[in-house]
Amino acid sequence: MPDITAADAIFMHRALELAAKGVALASPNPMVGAVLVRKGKIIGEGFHTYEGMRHAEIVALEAASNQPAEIFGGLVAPGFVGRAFGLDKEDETPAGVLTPAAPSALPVVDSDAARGATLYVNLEPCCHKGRTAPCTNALILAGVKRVVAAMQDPNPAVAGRGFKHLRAAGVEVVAGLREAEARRLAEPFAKWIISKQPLVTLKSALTLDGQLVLPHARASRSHRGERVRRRGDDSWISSPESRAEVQRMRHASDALITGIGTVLIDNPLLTDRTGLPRRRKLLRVVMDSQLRLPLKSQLVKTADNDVLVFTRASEKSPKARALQAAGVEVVHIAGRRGRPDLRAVIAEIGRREILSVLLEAGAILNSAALAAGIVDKMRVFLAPKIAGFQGSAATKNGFQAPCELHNVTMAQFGVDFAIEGYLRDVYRTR
Ligand code: AOF
Ligand code: ZN
Repeated sequence: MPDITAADAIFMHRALELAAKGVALASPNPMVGAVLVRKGKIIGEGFHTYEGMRHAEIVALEAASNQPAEIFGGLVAPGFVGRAFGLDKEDETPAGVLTPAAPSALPVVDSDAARGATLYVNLEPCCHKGRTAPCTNALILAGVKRVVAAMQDPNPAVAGRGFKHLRAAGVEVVAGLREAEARRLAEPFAKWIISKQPLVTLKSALTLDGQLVLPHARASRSHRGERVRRRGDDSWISSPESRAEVQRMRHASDALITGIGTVLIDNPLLTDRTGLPRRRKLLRVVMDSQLRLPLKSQLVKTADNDVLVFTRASEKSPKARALQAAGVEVVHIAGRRGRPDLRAVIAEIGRREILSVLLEAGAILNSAALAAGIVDKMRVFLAPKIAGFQGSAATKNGFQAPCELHNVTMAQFGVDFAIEGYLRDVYRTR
């Protein structure tokens, strides 16, 4: 990598830090952070949120000029435009760069603020018009001299063209600084923008003897005849630190999938309880072939356009209607060898602009998901406990083909170790 300085690494670190502030706020767009530096000092920075519309680069340009740039017709205000291109009149503006707007209605933007500056950004600046205008245009017009980006945009509409556009305009471009971290941050977006399907992470917690449930937490009978798991503190397999991490994983996900078996046994809420802001509610998805989801379950009682049930039963059956009346969405899904077609489920979730799914299920659904090839990565929390009985392992039957995970990493949460690895390269899936 040419001409990388220690300062570059520090400012890219900051850009990545900013990008991460977009967790649960940027989806279905990528998390992007941007830092503008002139003469060694940060003159503007920002990150993207979907509601905020503006891309991170524009937020940073605005911050540098201390004024919000109007986005007219999705384009940056002429305050940047005229002077940067040496254009005096609006009609000299290159086609597609600027939507003319009444100049008097526009704020005066100090377009010199970023002249000669370096931009640090974790994703290649876009060069296409989506909800907003190309960031490359805004950067060129603002006189940014150098762009240091961590990675190319996996969006096929950009995919290297942003860099090309900048270089063609004489901007020095350095790509690939802290690329591994950037790619990890962007992987839900990459999977979805390439395949229109969400990134699926299987999460599980296991004892050292490979069990999912502790004996004293095993099923007992509730007054309604349903099996419930007692939830005393000691019935948890994983440490409080692991459970906090699972909450962070939920916060970073757009949806969560579980099976009806888990719902009947645990009666879980399956919510994001981090208390942190999120743009869309965590979509709670239940795989329930026979529509057994109890109307009195916590899931149904708390449903608020955020519970989705995939079933082989009819969407018009009395039970379906009762669930719908309680605010649950019921979607009929075709079967495959007697089981719901999980590929169809994932495709349907992808159509809803869900970038990431956390699979928090029991052995049967986990195995079916692995067998169906819908799992992209796994994260298994290993707790230093022995269940001491033969119960259910994390996966069982139906998944005969052995496979190996790639890019395996490990992290400690309290006394537990979480092992994470990939089943496929999410940047190459179709
Ligand atoms: C950037 N910076 O902060 C983001 C980018 O519809 P739009 O205009 O919001 O464009 C969305 C696309 O732009 C998205 O798919 C990705 O390729 C890029 N997102 N790009 O340079 C940002 N959020
Ligand atoms: Zn952009």
